[in-house]
Amino acid sequence: VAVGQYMSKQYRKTIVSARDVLRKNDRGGYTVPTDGLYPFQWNWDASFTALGWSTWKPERAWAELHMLFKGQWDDGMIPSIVFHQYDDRYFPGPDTWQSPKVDPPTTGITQPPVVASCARYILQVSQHGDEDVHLRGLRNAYTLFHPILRYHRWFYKARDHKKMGRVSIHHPWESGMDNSPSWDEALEHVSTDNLPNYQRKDLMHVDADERPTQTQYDRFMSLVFSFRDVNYDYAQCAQVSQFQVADTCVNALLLKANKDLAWICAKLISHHKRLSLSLEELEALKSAQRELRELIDLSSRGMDSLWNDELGMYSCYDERMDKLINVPTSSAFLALYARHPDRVRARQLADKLAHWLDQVKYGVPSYDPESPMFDSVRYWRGPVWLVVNWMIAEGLEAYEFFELAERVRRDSRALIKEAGSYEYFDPMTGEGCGGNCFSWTSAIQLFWFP
Ligand code: 9YW
Repeated sequence: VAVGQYMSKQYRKTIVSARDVLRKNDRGGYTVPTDGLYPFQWNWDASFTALGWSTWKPERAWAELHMLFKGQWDDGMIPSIVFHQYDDRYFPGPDTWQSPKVDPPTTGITQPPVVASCARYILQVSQHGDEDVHLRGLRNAYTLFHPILRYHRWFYKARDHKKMGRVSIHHPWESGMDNSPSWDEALEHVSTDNLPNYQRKDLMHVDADERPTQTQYDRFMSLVFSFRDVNYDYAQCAQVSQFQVADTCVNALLLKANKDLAWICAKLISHHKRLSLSLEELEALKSAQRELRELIDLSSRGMDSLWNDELGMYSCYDERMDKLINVPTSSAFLALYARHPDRVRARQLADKLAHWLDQVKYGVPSYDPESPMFDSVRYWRGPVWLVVNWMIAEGLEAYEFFELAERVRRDSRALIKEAGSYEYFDPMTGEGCGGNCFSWTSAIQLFWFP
């Protein structure tokens, strides 16, 4: 597909180079986040990356999601990484995880569930294309529908320990925000006493200043080994995990994902004739629609319990200590993306965000820039991440905070234009950090700035 003839030459160039990033990271049906540093398929990266592909190759977008589901476990979980091909440049790889899923091998933990939402956006875009593309979109969405629902059910079955609609993560990696300051205190309770020797590989690719510290990494690995010891059985993991935190990001994204899956479900029901669904298949969709409504209510209650009055925003919750974690991170704003808060809380969040933006050159910083521990280059302890920006801006628009949404969009565009397609960015200088030619950054660029 040719890049739009009405675009400026300069703009055409940026679109072409964003497409090139995805092409370069394409490994035949799935996309690696970046060559070298992350040589496999990651769960939430794949979902965002599919959005990028959908802007000019809808079939390739759906293929990305189908490849991700090759990693689905019998219990419904979609793991954080699917190791489609062996590559020894990353640690911990399949030999370390030794998870029961072997073909293809995967990790034994999950990541934020955005796949339903991305599938919804891809299907939504295809409604405006030609009939064929839309019908193929519906077929793809139908193939994925029940596996996605099984994934969502897994969260409530395996992770809603208190049965209150608030699901927990058992490892910081499951939040996708590995070294967020939200985990500092909870991680202190993770023992490293029996930690076997291991060798990190991330520092071969990027600067140590930008990465999680050794102490954090030791705790990350201790958790992995504790799950491996019980063969990743979800019931036993709930017993042995020394880290159990309800993450704002995961809970907000799960709520939004349930809403988006319900949207997909309604489309499938309305097009059941075109899809030639049997009566039984149609009934299964109708019953799923009812179930999704319940899950939406359940997760909405869970989100309510994450409101932190002291901070005036949502925050994470330490399930083992039974208390809210008083750490202000940008994941609080994802509640807007989930369309969850009422007008009063939405306004409080918007005011907070506006204040944060006043402290930095480019938003949205991942951590309160006025905190003494704010670190503008260290991964999830300050830097800007474009996928998060996109979700926040989406949420701001839904609540009619158009000026703020525009500011986030303008900053995001400027970051890519000035620094390039980096993994993340320094909010103070705009400098690109981490890996370059990064899939999810280019994908969001393609999807967000057409
Ligand atoms: C890791 C791939 C992943 C992202 C995570 C990010 C980082 C490192 O890179 O994780 O070893 O998994 O924190 O959100 O999915 O881009």
